[in-house]
Amino acid sequence: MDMTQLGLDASVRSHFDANWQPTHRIGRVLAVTGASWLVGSDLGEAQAQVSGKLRHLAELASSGLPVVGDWVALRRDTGTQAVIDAVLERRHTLSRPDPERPGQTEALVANVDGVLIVMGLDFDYNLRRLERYLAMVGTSGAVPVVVLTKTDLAPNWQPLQQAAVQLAAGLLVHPVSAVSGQGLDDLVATLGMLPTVVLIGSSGVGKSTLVQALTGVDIATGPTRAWDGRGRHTTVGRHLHLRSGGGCLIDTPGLRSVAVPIGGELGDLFTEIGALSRACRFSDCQHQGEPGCAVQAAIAAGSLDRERLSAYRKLHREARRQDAKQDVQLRAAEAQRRRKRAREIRQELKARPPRR
Ligand SMILES: Nc1nc2c(ncn2[C@@H]2O[C@H](COP(=O)(O)OP(=O)(O)OP(=O)(O)O)[C@@H](O)[C@H]2O)c(=O)[nH]1
Ligand SMILES: [Mg+2]
Ligand SMILES: [Zn+2]
Repeated sequence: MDMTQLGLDASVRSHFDANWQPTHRIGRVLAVTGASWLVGSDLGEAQAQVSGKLRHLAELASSGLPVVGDWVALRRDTGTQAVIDAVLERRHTLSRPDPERPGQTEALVANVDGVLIVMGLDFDYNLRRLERYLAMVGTSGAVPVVVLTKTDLAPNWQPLQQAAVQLAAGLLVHPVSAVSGQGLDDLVATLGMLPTVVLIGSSGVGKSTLVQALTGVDIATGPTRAWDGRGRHTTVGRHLHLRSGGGCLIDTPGLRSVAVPIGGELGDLFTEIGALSRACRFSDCQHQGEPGCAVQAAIAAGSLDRERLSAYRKLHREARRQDAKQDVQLRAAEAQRRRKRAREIRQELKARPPRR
């Protein structure tokens, strides 16, 4: 595989060369199935295992095992099999609260320059959910791009696009149709500036169809697709594909819930509420009926949507709750480490011969 096509840039390459040459080869994780990692390197695609040492490290650190999009150091790469010895430092990781380890984050995909938030115009369009997605992407450092699919089924999509554009300063919103081809050229132009993007969104909105349109490869049947029982193919794993014009697209299964990760930064979201708050009489105004509240005044005047304010409150509360969970978790882990160390010291002292 051409590593430049796989998204390898000069900075990752030189970091790799300085630390891993000549014993290892650089690879990128294309898919993860069970205990096997599909990696791409200049020898081709190989099924890789994680070395025991890396597995051990992954258990200690919250960064975990390699995820799709990761750059990895491969040992004994034969072009069909390899061993992953290390995960190179990640840039722009899309993550969510880890469902198995409360207070910790789980990386979904790594090294993504952009996140396509895909929403269907037919049944799926929902501004409040879009805000949640934007908050989720906000922490990653990647550029969010909203893709409204199925314009062929929703002829009056223009006001919906306008409403989405309003959600965050400078937000890119692309209406497209995989059926009529509408908007695809504009989307491709945006992708030209984002070497690796991941597509996220509910099931059935057309993520895989879009990936298919942009890669020219039929991905309707494959190991990462399954029938969902309603006569549809549905994606079951994350998979990195090469775009025909260069660049990488990571297809993902539909997300059932959108959670704001730890330390969630709402960034460019809700800037209009931030601006209004600065005009409130009290600097700690909660906008809940205090005198001189500019936010409530804007709602009364009809220039701010009441639902927008409650969405803002809800997301802030969530981001803070995640922070609090993390604190509790860290303190507990710290206390456990101290107790363990104390036990070790006691045992060591006991084992020593008595001093004369
Ligand atoms: N009319 C119309 N149908 C579309 C369009 N894009 C996708 N579809 C249809 O929507 C259905 C779901 O598309 P998928 O691409 O499988 O959706 P997905 O987002 O990958 O779904 P999951 O893999 O379950 O997350 C399929 O029947 C597609 O043919 C579009 O632009 N217009
Ligand atoms: Mg899919
Ligand atoms: Zn206020």
